[in-house]
Amino acid sequence: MELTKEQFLHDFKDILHEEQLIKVEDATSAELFQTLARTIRKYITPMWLERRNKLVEDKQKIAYYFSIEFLPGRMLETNLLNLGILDVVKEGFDELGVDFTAVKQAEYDMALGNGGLGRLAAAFMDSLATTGYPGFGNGIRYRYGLFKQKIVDGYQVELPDDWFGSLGNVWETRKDHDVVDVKIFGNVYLQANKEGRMLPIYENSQTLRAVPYDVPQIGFGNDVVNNLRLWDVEIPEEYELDYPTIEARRKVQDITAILYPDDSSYEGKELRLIQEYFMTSAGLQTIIKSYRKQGLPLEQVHEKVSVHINDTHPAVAPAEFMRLLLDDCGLEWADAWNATVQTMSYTNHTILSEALERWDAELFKNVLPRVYQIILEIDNRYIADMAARGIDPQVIEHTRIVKDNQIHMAHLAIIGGHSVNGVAKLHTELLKEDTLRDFYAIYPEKFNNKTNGIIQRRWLQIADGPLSNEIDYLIGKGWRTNIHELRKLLDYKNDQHVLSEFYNVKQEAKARLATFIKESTGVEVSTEAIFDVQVKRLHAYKRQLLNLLHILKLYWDLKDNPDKDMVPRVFIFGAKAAPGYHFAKSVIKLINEVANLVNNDESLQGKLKVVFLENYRVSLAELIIPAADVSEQISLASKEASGTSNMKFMMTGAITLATLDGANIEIKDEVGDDNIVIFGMNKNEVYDHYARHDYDSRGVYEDNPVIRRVVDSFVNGTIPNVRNEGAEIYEALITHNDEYFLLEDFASYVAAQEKIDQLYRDKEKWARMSLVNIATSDKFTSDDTIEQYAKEIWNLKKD
Ligand code: 26Q
Repeated sequence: MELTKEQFLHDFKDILHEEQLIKVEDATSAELFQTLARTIRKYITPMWLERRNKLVEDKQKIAYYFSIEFLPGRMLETNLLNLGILDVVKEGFDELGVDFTAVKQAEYDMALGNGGLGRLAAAFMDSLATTGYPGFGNGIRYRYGLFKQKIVDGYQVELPDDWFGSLGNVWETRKDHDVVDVKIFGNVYLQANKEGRMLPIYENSQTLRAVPYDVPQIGFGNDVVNNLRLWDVEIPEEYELDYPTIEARRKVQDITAILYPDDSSYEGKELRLIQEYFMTSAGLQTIIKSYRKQGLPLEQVHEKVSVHINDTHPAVAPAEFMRLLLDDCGLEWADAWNATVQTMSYTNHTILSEALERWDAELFKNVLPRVYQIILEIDNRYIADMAARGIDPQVIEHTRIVKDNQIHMAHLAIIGGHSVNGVAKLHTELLKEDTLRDFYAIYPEKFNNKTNGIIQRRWLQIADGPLSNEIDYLIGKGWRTNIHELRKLLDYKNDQHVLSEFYNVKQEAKARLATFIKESTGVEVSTEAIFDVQVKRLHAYKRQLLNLLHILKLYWDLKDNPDKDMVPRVFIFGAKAAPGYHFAKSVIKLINEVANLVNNDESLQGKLKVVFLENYRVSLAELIIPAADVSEQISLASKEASGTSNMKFMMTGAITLATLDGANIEIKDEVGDDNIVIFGMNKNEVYDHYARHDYDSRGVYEDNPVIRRVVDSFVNGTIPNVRNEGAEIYEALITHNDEYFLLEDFASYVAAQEKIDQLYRDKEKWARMSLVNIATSDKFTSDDTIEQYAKEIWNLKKD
């Protein structure tokens, strides 16, 4: 949009004076943030309305992205950038004498997600608007987002994430005229109506009201505003008598109160099932309502609507869609099923079996009696169809939806949809040949890959201003709209002056982070050191512990020989552990105590520092990632579906230290073997161990004195101020045979780290590697990922 500084200042002051009744000089950063956000809302509203009207008029096909998590982080700066008014606003603030940075930092992160999956959903919302496709999000308006993490005496403590603060969410708009009702519990039986059609009669069910709150999703430079719809729950006035106690009312509010903080292991909690159904049903009802207004035949709903199932959390969608088409719209089974399968598509984000959702059949039936009946029918018809196709009965038994008294949500999503995708090449291959191989044999045409991506605008333009300016200076500003122009940087890869500028820009980012580290932890770090970063959720398969083993190895090296020739290192961690994940919490404690050990030992001469930054979140990532020299992507090969922080680090010039896992493989393909450091077993070697059952971690430990010394440090008093945590780690590694092969990969990890040390000594060479990483990171823009979803799965058109 077009906006002059004068107009902006006029609008801004108007709101400040008339609505907030304050003067600029007196306003706090939080008040200025509120005012600025409201000013922007005024700009957005007409575009938002126009977009809606146009979509209704043109009857375009719309994709609805259903996700139980959306993790956008802060939105102010992205919104300004995408509207094309970031510079004007900054200039205006300069004139007012207001510090833009302080104002943007007053915004609370919107953290309605755990990690990768939720962040990807938010990135896709931005890319859908940016590419101009009609794509809308559906999620939950959690009262509390992902917990706030404090570190107390080295332990993780969780606090509620009260993200509304006292002022609420400025970006949202409540849409009272779009409320729908959702029924749960009770009994259902079928009764014939006058025409002899069997219809469900509900008894004793509970009716919830789903109230939508819409959050605008602004496209970059195109004035497109899409919609992210977050559902909240309320008690319908008409049903007030059903909720006579405060207790009963509170139970309803609980449905949208919290985001489940566990992203790794699945627990069959009734409330979680209700959350999933609540948002799925509310979203699908709305879709059918608005489709019906178009007066088109319901049998063809898939020509106007795509429903995307982000992991299995909304995987009840095919069954709920069938319920709506059969019971509410009166379609015949065959027509309803055809439309459902063609409407639905599903992304799988994990191959860890402990994370796959399965619901106990009794629990499911109790909460969703009618949906349960429909699932039984889908299951029966599936069995009959497959038998008729001559599929091996054992394979049918493996792949059916209801077995061992459990409902397998992934199976429902695959059978009830036309597309199944993994999130990186290796991940999709693993789905085909291992996790979902029976389904792949049955429906090869449904399987496809969509490698994840990231929003280059947030991670490069916003998070790394100095690097962006340097790129502008070298190749012009074209890359800001067409990221593929970044490749032009390759022309400078042998230009010494340019390489030294890249080095300086990285040092600047490191200095910003060093200041923050000093302020937040008191630890002094030198920007001459290698900043070696691992930030992500804490999980055994991601192997933060392998990183810690290497740190202990360096510690012993330095104790033996304080003059060891090494480039100083700062190891930086950020990670939240699921509150009930005992092992992960022990690892956090140990990282913190190893930090205490090494940071306070003067004999190490500052060569080794360890920093754990608490409360890792999107806004902190924006500070940390541009400052990384080394990006640790060290999951056990085959376990990390894709990873997306790996792409962000690459884009801001860190060198990836990685296993051949997830998207690391595709990063390596882009940058070439010389511009990445790879170590460890590959997926085949890991799978060979599984097949042969021949891994013996105790043997590795006994044969390798370095490993012995490092592992023994956990139990011999080396690490101060720990209770049982050291012994737990020792047991996991030695007694429980080291499930993620840390000890097997240790030697090659150490060698890779030594290679990093050597490479960093040649500043020019390092800067060249860094430049190649930045220049080829265009590969991972989520704008392109969304283009692929839109064309290959959703069949969408732009205006
Ligand atoms: C399931 C049931 C009950 C409660 C919670 C959950 C749950 C919640 C979140 C299960 C999994 C998640 C999140 C998974 C996730 O973030 N996976 C990551 O997805 C990224 C985007 O595709 C990938 O890059 C990562 O590799 C993958 O780990």
